[in-house]
Parts: sequence; C-alpha cells; structure tokens
Amino acid sequence: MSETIIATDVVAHDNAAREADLRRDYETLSERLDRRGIAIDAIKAKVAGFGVAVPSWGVGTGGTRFARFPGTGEPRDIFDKIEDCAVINELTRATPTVSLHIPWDKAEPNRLKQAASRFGLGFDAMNSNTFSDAAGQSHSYKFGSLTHADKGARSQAVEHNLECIEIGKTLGSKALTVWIGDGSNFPGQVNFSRAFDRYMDAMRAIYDGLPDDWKLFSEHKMYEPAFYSTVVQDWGTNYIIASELGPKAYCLVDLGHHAPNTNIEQIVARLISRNKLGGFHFNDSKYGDDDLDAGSIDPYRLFLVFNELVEAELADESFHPAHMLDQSHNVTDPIESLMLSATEVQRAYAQALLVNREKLLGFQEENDALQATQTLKAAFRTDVEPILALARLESGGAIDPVAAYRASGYRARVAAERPAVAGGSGGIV
Ligand SMILES: [Mn+2]
Repeated sequence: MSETIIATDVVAHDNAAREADLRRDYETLSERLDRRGIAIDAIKAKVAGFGVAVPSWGVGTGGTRFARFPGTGEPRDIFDKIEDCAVINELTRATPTVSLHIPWDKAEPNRLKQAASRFGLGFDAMNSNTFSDAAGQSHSYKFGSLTHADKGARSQAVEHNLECIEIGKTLGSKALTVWIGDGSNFPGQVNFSRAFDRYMDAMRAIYDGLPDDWKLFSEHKMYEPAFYSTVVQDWGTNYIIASELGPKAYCLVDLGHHAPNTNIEQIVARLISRNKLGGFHFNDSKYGDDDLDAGSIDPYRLFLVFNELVEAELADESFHPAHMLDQSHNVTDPIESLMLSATEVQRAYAQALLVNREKLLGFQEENDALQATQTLKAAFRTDVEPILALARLESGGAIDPVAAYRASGYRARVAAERPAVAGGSGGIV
C-alpha cells in the first residue's frame, strides 16, 4: 500500500458532500448513453485505465522571456517535485508516472526510485537536455549540440543522452525523448543539409545505445530558441528521422510545436498509418508554443486528436502511445493546473470513445458531410464529467480534485517547509 500525502479523511470528507449528486448524474448519463447503444461502465473502465505522465519540471512555476514570478512552496529539488507529483496522482488517479529531465533532476538513481515508489509512482520517458549548459561541462551548446560544428560538442551531447539512458534503466523507464534547441537565427548561419547530416550521425550513436525494449522519441518544433530555422522543424523531418533510425525510433508530437491552425489531428493520423507515432506532449496554444493548460483554449482540437487515437486503438489493441503533459504554469498553482489538465486529456479520450464509428463510416461513404461532422459533435457535446469523477472516486481519488486539494491546505504547509527561491529550474521542451 502506497503512502499518501493528502490526509485520506480530507478527501473522504470532500467526496462525501458530492457523492450522492455524482451518482444521480452518472445514472442519468447512463440512461442517455444507453439510448445511443453505449455501455457507460465500459467507458468508465477505459477511462480508469488511462494515464498521462506529469513532467517533473511542470510542478515548478514557469516563466516567460520577460520574468518569472515564483509561487509559494515551490519544490526545492527533485524529491519535493516527486511529492507534488504524488499529490496530483492521489487526487486525480490519472498520473501514475513522472517524466524526469536530466540534469535538472539528477540524483542517485536508486534514491529517485525509492522516493517515487513510496507513493506508488513510476517513471515515464527520460528527457535529455542539450539546449542549455550544465555547470562544469567542457563544450557550450550556445551554437548547437547534436548538430554543432565542433565534434567535441557533438560527442558531449551524445554522451549525455547515453547517460540519460543509463539512469533510466535503473528507474525502470522505457523511453528517451530527445529534443534539441539546435537551429539558426540568420539565413546562411548554418547549412541545412550539413546540420541535418550531423544530427542523424549523432542520433544513430544514441540509438545504438538504446536497450532492445526501449523507444527513442524525437520531438519536432518549428521555432524557438532558434528563430529562423530549427533542425527538427516539423513532422516530415521527424518522420524521416524515425524511419531512418529504425524500429525503436518514433515521433513525438508536442501539440504546441506547430504553426497556428495546423491540422495536428491529420499529422497524428499520418504517423499512425506508418506506425511511427510514439507519443504526445499535451498542452494548448493560441499564438505559438504558448504552453497553456491542455484543453484550455481549444478542447475540440484535443478531442479531434483523440478521435484519431481511439480509431487506432480500436484497430490495434497493442497501440499505446506515450502521454505526457508539457506546459508552463505562470499564473496558477502548478498542481491545480496539472490536475485539471490531466482531467482534460482524460475527458477528450472519453468523448472520443463515444463516437459512433459505424454511423460515421456510413456518412463518409455516402458523402454526407453534415451528418458526418454532427456524429463527431454529438460525442464532443456529451458531458462525460460523471464518468471521469466516478472513475476517480472508485480508484481512491477525489470527485473534485481542486476542491479537495484546496481543503487539504497542502500549498500552505509546503510553503512553510520550503523557502522561496528567486530563480529555480524551469523549462519547456
Ligand atoms: Mn515538449
């Protein structure tokens, strides 16, 4: 039995005030779904089995190029971060794993493993960092890492990725995510082809160090920190990388790493069709890589992405892409944002499970555009909150995670234990 951080009586007390209403709402929804031929308990079981990883860097307050306004009780180190992640999972029962970032979270691997297993947490993909310089490293990444003109810098970046794999082996991780900040700020600054050739050589060296049961995720991003060109700029380049590296290499899609209005769900479908979709970094955006909370701006787009994922899951039971949140919390309590974001991702999944795929196929075959799109809308419009809330309750979580969290006084308690830090590690990848 795992330890809990939030007192169980606090959660039980908050749940008790909401449970009768929840059960009535669930019963009503059950009747409505029954009329559509959908068994609500089967949807609930799938939702209960759905997990999304929390990034260790997400529990600290984020910032912009202009400023960072620290919150209270911010985690001082990876062990505080793991406790914050445990709180998120305790209340939502939707985030059973943590994704680490090296070197930010570097600590003795067995201590990390113990700290997480105390709360029943596991580890998701390892994330390397060659987009900023760590203290004491020989070569700077100011002008690139895996694609740097200098072989010494490239080798150092490869070695760092191999070290992340070693740490991950002890932790029980099964994937390495590589995102590089390499690119250029001026036309002519780098040669596109030479930079990509160097990237592929470096990635082949990392791929060769990957255990057989691991996956290598490459993550594309169209701009930032380089503002004229990035080396892995879009899904096309990402697909070339994953295809050429081999069967353990997959593409990772960060929802924020595309131009505004890009049809991301179509990119998802393409990658699925070639068995190269490795996983997601969920967040939301309005203008660029805004790293806003998942589902906060365009929940319909999140639903449409899950519509593709559910289609793939129904066609192939072994289809299990990695799910992780990757967002920056600048004006909210990161724990509250991450709890709600995990719930939003679950919600999109539940709604996508409600799509009547037989009807949809019929409308597509008949070229009935209006009814086809209404079939999707019917699923999206369904308020699945009672399904999510009952799944949480039955797994030992909170019917209303934010209410239970606020009632627990956790933030005030850790604020007293953790002195405020002016800088602190943050970061968005
Ligand atoms: Mn990302």
